Amino acid sequence: MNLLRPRFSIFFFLLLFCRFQTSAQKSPPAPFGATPSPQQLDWHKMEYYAFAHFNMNTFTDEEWGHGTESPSAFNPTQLDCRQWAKVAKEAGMKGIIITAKHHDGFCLWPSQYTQHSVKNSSWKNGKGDVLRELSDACKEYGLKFGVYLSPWDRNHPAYGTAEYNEIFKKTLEEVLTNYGDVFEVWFDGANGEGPNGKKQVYDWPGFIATVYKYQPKAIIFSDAGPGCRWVGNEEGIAGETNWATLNGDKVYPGYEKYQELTPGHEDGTHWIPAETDVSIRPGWYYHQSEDHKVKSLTHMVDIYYKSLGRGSNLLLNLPIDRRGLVHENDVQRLKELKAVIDADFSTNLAKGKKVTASQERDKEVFAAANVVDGDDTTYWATADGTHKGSVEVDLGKATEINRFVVQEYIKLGQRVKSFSVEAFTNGAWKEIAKGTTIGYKRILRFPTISASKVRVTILEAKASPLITNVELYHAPALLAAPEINRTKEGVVSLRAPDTGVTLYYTTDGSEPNKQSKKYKASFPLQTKATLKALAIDASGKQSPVSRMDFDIAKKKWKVISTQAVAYKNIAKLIDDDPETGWSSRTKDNSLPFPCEVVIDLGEELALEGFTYLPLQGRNIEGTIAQYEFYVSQDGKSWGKPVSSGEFSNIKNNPVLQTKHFTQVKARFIKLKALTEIHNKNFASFAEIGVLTTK
Ligand code: FUL
Repeated sequence: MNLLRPRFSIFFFLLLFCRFQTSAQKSPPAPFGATPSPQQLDWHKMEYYAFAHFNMNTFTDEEWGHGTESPSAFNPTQLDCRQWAKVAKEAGMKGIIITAKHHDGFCLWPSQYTQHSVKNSSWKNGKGDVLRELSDACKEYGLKFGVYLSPWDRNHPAYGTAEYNEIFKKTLEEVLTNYGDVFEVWFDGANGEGPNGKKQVYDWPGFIATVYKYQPKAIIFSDAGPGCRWVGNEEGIAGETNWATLNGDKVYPGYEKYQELTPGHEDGTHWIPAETDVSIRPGWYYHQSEDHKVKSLTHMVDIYYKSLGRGSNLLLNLPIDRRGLVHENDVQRLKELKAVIDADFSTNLAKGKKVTASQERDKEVFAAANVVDGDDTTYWATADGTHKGSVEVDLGKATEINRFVVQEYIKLGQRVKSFSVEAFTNGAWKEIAKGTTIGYKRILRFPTISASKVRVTILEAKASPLITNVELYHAPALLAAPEINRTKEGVVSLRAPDTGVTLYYTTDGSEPNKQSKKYKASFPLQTKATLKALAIDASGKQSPVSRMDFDIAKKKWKVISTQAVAYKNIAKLIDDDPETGWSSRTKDNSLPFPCEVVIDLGEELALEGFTYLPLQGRNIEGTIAQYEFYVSQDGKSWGKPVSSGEFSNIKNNPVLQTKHFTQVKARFIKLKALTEIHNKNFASFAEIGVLTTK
């Protein structure tokens, strides 16, 4: 008996241990680090929603108003918030955040705490309320409603005093109690001077408490949250490494080390995920001069993948125009983007497929199969202490894929630090993509590969990895029109919108197709020509055609104006790069005005016109209003101008200006700026070109 006793106890303990192990593995893992609130979890699922910049600046052509504008300037002619809501809904967005009050202090609702509001505008005789119209439209279209409010107020007489903090809280109360549920309150951290030259010491704890008092479920945005954080840039790009956690007690609105906001803080004490805000145009507000500057489809698709695809929400800004509508050009781009996203994620090839794992915490509750069940409440987990592991999706047969989606079960914290994705192809495993953090969602793009199995390996995690979802797609190649560029030397290059497409082009103006020249590398094209290009994917589908009308290349050109030649940047006005240019403005006003630019074309050419591209950007100065254009054989005698007059509407629409004149032979040209759009005494140029006779 005595001899048996120890054996029995060992057996007994082993049994106990196993039972303990089994039951421990059935219970969920303990939360790790900071975790999201239920509201934050819901917010993550919104993924994509609209920002609407619409306020006084819309009518004054500004980005930051001064607070001195007359309220009567606010006067949309056809305001239709239902159109905004319809556009957002059809774009796949889940809500709209409106600039209820920007830095100039103008309120889009009839606030009783300021005179600077719609109540004193001519719009609807002062009886209008944009927040009412938009919140109603959002309800009608099943969208969530959010508000942007700038504490910085360049109009309010009390700004800069303690009283203003109380006024701002009252302002918040109005907005948060009159329009139903508000899903997000967007606090701009900007803190400038008010009308009396003073800066405000903001009562952030008081502002935050006010929001929670009236909208306890709202997500509060600022550099420091507490609901969500700024991503640290306005380019639409979230961090490749993106922690949803932040040291919330150390960061504050207006945080100087804002670069830290992009990756977040790996061991951050609070759950404050990144939100990526970016505008569909260069400006946040509408400027007619940017109607031709809506970001390209290729750019928008890239933003989508680099924001939402990196676990951040995408807040895409639509500058509402002076009519009070989303402009047609922006609507068109949103539709195109939606079509691409729908096509890219149309069939989840991993759904319901057989999945195995290196280890399962418990094969019933935390099974590998949970990652393909389409249920975000189930997940695959490893045992406590196991921080590495892999899941393998058996696709059953060779399948073409180029997108990988993975999501952590963030309810219990963000854990994964790095992972890799491999495909089983031609009898061997091959790494096809890798990433660092996963968080709410990570989407990886890679060249199309045929795989029968796909394996995701968690290489490093801060605790046992919990994966709720894995998806695989075969996105069609992005069929956007190719980009065309030509250098000053006359070398043309085309840029494909995606891998997996072939570019074809013509240089005689005819429509390109599969029989046209295939683009392999940049090529010389120094003559006048119309270049048309398109992309064709493996299935034969074609992109829209891009077109560029070139005249003679500027290879032999030189700027020889005596008045300006000393300035090294002057060559930029003939470098064929629309983004660079030259201005005759100098610190000491040493250059005369009217301003002349003389160019030696390097050879005699038959000319029948010229082009002028003004500098591109906002608040550009030096754009020419009235001009004279001369030609010369010898650069000395010029005679009368061959063309003169004005560049009509150039202020509002600074696109390429083309002027024709009767054919003439010349080697030298001179563009003389007579007046500037703001009556300045200098002129600026992005490019000067000529139209030659064929
Ligand atoms: C910034 C503001 O200063 C801009 O005008 C714009 O509203 C942008 C979304 O936030 O901080």
